[in-house]
Amino acid sequence: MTTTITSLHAREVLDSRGRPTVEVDLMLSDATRSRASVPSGASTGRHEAVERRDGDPDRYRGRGVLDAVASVNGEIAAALAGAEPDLASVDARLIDLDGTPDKSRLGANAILAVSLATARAEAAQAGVPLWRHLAGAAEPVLPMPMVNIISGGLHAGRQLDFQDFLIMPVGAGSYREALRWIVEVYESTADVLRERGLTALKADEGGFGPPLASHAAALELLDTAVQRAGLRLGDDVAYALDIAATHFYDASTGRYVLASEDRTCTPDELAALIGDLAARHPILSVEDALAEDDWDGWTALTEALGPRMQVVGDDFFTTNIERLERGIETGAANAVLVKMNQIGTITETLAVVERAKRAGYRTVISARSGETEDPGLADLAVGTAGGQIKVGSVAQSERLAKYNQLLRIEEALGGDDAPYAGREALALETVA
Ligand code: 2PG
Ligand code: MG
Repeated sequence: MTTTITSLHAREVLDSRGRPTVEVDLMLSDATRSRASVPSGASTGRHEAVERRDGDPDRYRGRGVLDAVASVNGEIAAALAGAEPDLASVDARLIDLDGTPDKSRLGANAILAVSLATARAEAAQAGVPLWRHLAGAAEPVLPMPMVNIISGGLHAGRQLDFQDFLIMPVGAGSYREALRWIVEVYESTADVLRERGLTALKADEGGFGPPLASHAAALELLDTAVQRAGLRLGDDVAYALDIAATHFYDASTGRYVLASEDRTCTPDELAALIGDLAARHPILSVEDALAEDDWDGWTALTEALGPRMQVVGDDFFTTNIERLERGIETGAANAVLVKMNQIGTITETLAVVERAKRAGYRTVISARSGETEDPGLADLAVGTAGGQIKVGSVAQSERLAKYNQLLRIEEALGGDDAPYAGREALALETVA
């Protein structure tokens, strides 16, 4: 007898910032149950699918998601009752039912929660973990983590303009070794901050948000912390920056406002600043170095920096295959940040990863600054063999839910022998 979806129930729960988000429980006719909840960004791109919020100022400052919950419990549940838990057809049905290009009618938050719960139910029915199910016939591979240590921008009260200073443990031979190194650098960063009389209070993603004089000072602090942890700069640990430049771009003047450095700069000057920092520190990845719609600038930047480092589009691509396609055509960026809720279904997320890989673009599977305890991102990173994962710092349970899930998957894949992407994930030659 065919197994079908018998019930869908959504509820409003809270994310890691205490903001409402959508959680869905799904039940199949064979009594399989699955649950999924969705993340939420703060530095969002203009071209993301629409996260539906109630806008009722009397509840959660307008951030309630009762309307999105109601769309799951009403319209979506009715449309999917009796359907088979087949991810591709459920996602197609959801897209069709919504009927808008940006999922604004039902809400990308409502749709993604149902999509992820469906993927999980389908995996459970097949008797395999989600990561194995998503991998299909392909080989699952553990990702190299890209981890926030120092935060600025919208995640840390704009102490610095650049949003994230991240480390990549490029010299580690396994995921578990990579994770240990990261924790050791995180701890030594806290030591250095305290010694310098700076606060070790944490920002939204668990990274530190100290008051620093400049972006260069943040990197110098990291250099000290990495060496203090007994690791070699460049050989063991490299850096990634998430500039999140859209969020300090002034469209009226065409200039970037570096408030923390008390100056403004042109796109060329911003690129030169990044190039200069990369000449002095082992920076191998830069994300959203320019504003989200500066297509020509992105092509020029990729020509200039692309041979030396990964140039990642986050707000720039918004996990949208049409934008990625245009990037591939115009040589803009050479890597894509993949966030499920930027596009709103698992099927579309998988398609972006697949297209990126075919074009030789690297993929970084990423969390949002607002997360829940749902570990599904780890499964997605392994199942797609995405190569890299970005979850935030090694603090706070919503982040650890993913790092710990990767430890479990590593164990299931053979422990120290588990396939691990490591430094190879950054390989600069294309595979198209
Ligand atoms: C980013 C993400 C995660 P947010 O810019 O890459 O760090 O932030 O979820 O706020 O968009
Ligand atoms: Mg980003």
